[in-house]
Parts: sequence; structure tokens; C-alpha cells
Amino acid sequence: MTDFIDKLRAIVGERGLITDPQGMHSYLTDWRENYLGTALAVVRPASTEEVAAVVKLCLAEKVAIVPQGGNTGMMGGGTPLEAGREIVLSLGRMNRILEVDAIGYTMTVEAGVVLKTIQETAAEHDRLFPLSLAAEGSCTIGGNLATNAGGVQVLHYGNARQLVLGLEVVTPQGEIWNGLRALKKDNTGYDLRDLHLGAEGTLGIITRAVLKLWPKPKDTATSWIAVSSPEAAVALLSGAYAASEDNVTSCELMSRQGIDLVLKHIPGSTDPLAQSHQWYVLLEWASTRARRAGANETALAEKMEAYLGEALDKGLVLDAALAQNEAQARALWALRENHSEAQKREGPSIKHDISVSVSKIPAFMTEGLAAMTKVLPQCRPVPFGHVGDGNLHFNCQAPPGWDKPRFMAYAEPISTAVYDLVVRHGGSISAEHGIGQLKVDELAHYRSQVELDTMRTIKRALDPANLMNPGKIIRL
Ligand code: FAD
Ligand code: 2HG
Ligand code: ZN
Repeated sequence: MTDFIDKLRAIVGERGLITDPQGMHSYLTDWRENYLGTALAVVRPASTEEVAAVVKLCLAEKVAIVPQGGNTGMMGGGTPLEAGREIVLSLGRMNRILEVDAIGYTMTVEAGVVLKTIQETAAEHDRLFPLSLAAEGSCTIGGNLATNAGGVQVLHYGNARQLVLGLEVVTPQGEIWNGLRALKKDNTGYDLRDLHLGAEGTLGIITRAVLKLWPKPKDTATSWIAVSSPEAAVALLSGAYAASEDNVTSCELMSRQGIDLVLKHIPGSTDPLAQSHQWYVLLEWASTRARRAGANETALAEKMEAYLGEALDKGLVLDAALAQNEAQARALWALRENHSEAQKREGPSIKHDISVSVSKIPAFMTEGLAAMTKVLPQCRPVPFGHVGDGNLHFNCQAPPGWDKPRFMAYAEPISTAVYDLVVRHGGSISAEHGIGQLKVDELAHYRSQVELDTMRTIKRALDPANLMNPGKIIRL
């Protein structure tokens, strides 16, 4: 093996190689600390050519590769396997913005650029890159594309798949596929780009991307709204599309349980409303039309206030707080975005990133909560998520004082009850986080034979040696 390490060093240099256990540790465990893997080395190439050379070497030496970006994934996709003869290939050093074409509304970047840097660069050019999620300060665009990430603005702009025009990918053979085309139209056979989006590094390594940009909003309205039920939340959203003149950019649902965890664990958090309620919606509208000069309130805020007033009269809304400035809007968003962190600090949890059609959310919520507590009456459901996409994080916190092994004994029956229900409602067992290593068995169980066979055929054709992130998504 020292021979292999020396060959890696010859490609990426001393700066691009980590082999000591302490240095490697953070690359070998996932954000949720569910997995701890082993690896021969962490390799950090500085260019596409170095990535290609590393892949060629690994192919010759039959060493598997686990691509990794910011390591914020929720499914253990970026963590090497426990007994694996693998390397972690981190894209972290490939973090250059290569071009901003403000006229053509595109940006070309390396895969290791942190999402927040992309958002900020777009804003400097009066443009918007709309992918937005709580991990944006550390996740990378390569990881976002490889997981087809969703986030909080999908209902208006689409998920990561809809935000990208072209890719550069290093194939499992170590070839460089240059698909970095900034084209809106390109009907030239099979869509190779789409194959890599959501493939979680099992078909190749994304090294560069051409991203789409949008005009930067000039007017935003944000409200924190107490509603009586998920049904009221869905009705409120349904009417908001027309009331906002199609400017709804986010609609997030939360329950009191989640808010209580955020208030308990995240310093500086405060409840925006005087009274406690069971369900909350965070609603945001954004428009590229600038606010009127001299007006106290922005045009959108006026419209949102009027809409919420009507909804209050109809009983859809129980109470609401409209952000008066950016700082207040950020504080409201922090209550939503800190749910994952607060759940982590509270202790063990079982997570279900699921989707059903938006109109089925109320029925799913009622039946799902009953299904979860039927398996473990003391469990503490923490449902929240992107209700506008029909995507719930249908999570469950361990009963107070329970340690992880005790709680995890219930993971399979709880998850089976939830996923069976999802499938009965025509939904998906993974809406935005992917499959990784956590849901390999579930995918095999819930997807049809024809879908699984097609996925296996694609994987075997592109990666016959099975060296690209083996054991993730699908077992061969
Ligand atoms: P990693 O975790 O490093 O990798 C994820 C997967 O992609 C792995 O399978 C890895 O092998 C592969 N991969 C990484 N880079 C490449 C590459 N260049 N080429 C090929 N394969 C690659 N997700 C959402 O969809 N919506 C959310 O709202 C959301 N919120 C989150 C909030 C928090 C607090 C956290 C911790 C995570 C959240 N996530 C969310 C999950 C996560 O999917 C995203 O954070 C992000 O897309 C992962 O990017 P990453 O760079 O960290 O990827
Ligand atoms: C979010 O929407 C993320 O905040 C994380 O997708 C969800 O922690 C979770 O379950
Ligand atoms: Zn989410």
C-alpha cells in the first residue's frame, strides 16, 4: 500500500494527501454521526486533470473512490464503508469561480465551491442563484448536484437539476467528459448530464458545472404564520400563488415540537408570536419589481398583509408576524433552518425525507403521526419541511433520556410504517436527500424490478469495475 500512497502523492503532492488518522477523521464520519468509515487516504486534488489521474490509478489498483464535497449529506453517501478498500476524494480544493456571464445569466464553477460563495458571487452581479438550504455555508455545488438537492425555494425555481446547464465529469475510466455547455436547448441523444445529477457519485465525479442564474429579487415579504392545521397551511399556500401574482418563493411548515427544540437549543432564538400554537408556516414572496420610492411598506408586504388579513377572517390563519426588515426576516428563517441542528443537540432521531403530492399532505400528516406513535407511543414526532413541494421531514425524536441503541431498535418498524404509508399515498421515500447508504434496502424494497434492473444496467455499463462509491444507492 505504501506504493499506492506514493503514486497518489506523485499526482496530488503533499498538500493534496491526508493519511494520518487524526487528519482523516472528519472525512470518515457524516454530519449526523451515524457512520464511521475507514479509508486508505483522503485525496484532495487541485484540478480536473489530477482527479482523472487519481481515478486512473485507482482503476489500475482496484481501489474504490468515495467522492466528497462539504460532507453535509444526510444519507451517509459521502462516508466510506467500514471495511472498504477505499479512498475519499475530496473536491474541497477545487473551489474557483471560473466565469460569471451576467448577460447570459450563467456562472461556471469548480465542483468544490461552497454554495454560499456562489450565492454571494451571483448577488455581486445583481443576479440570483436560487439554491438555498441550511447547510449552504459548508455544502459544495458538486455535492448539491450529486444529490440533486432541494432546499427552501424549490417551489419557485426547481431543485438542483433545474438549476444547471452543463457539467464536466471524470468518468469511472478516468476520462474527462466535457459537457460544460451553456445551452438551454440541446437535444443530442441521451442526456448524460441528467444521469450524473442525483447519482451521488456512483457514476463519476462532477468536477465543473455551468449554473443558471436569475434576476435578483428587489422586493421580499416574509411572514411567520400560526395556522390551525396542515390543511389550513396547504389552503393558505394555494391561495397565495394568485394573491402574490405568482411570487411565492418559499412555504415551509413547522410544528410546535420543532419550534420548542429550536428555542431550547439555539441561543438567541425567540418565539415571534405571543401565544403558542401547534402549526406554523413560514411564507416568503419575492419579486424583481423594486419597491416604490418613499413608501413605508414594500408593495409585496402590503399585498401579503392584505392576504393574511383575509385568511385570518376565514379562520385559515390564527396569528401572524410580518418581518419589518431584513434582520427580522433572517430571525424568522433561523427558526426554520435550525431545526436539524436543534434535533441533533436534543439527541437521537429517526429521519424520513418523504414527498407526497401537496394536496395529500394533510391526510398523510394525520395518518403518519398515528402510524409513528402506534409503533412507539413515547416517541416525539418532529414533522417539518417544504410543504410547497409536498416534501416533509417526517422526523421522530427519541423519548427523553433514551440513548441511541435503545431508540434505534425501533428505527425499522417506525420507518416501515412511514414508508408504507408514503407509498400508499403515491409518494416517494426520498424527496431531496438521496439514498446514500442509509436507504439502500428501502430503495430495493419500494422501487419496481424494472426500475432497479435499469439502474443496475446503467451502473454496470458505466462503472463495470464498481469502483465509484460502491454500496451506495444500489447493490449490484
Ligand atoms: P457531500 O455530503 O460531501 O456528498 C453528498 C453525496 O454526493 C455523496 O454521495 C458524495 O459521494 C457525492 N458527491 C459529493 N461531491 C461530489 C462530486 N463532486 N461528484 C460526484 N459526487 C459527489 N439537502 C436538501 O436537499 N435540502 C435541504 O434543505 C437540506 N438542508 C440541509 C441542512 C443541514 C443542516 C444539513 C447538514 C444538510 C442539509 N441537506 C439538505 C443535505 C445535503 O444533501 C446538502 O447539504 C448538500 O446537497 C450536500 O452537499 P455536500 O457538498 O455536503 O455533499
Ligand atoms: C431541511 O430542510 C433539511 O432543513 C434537513 O433538508 C432536514 O434534518 C432534516 O431532517
Ligand atoms: Zn429539506
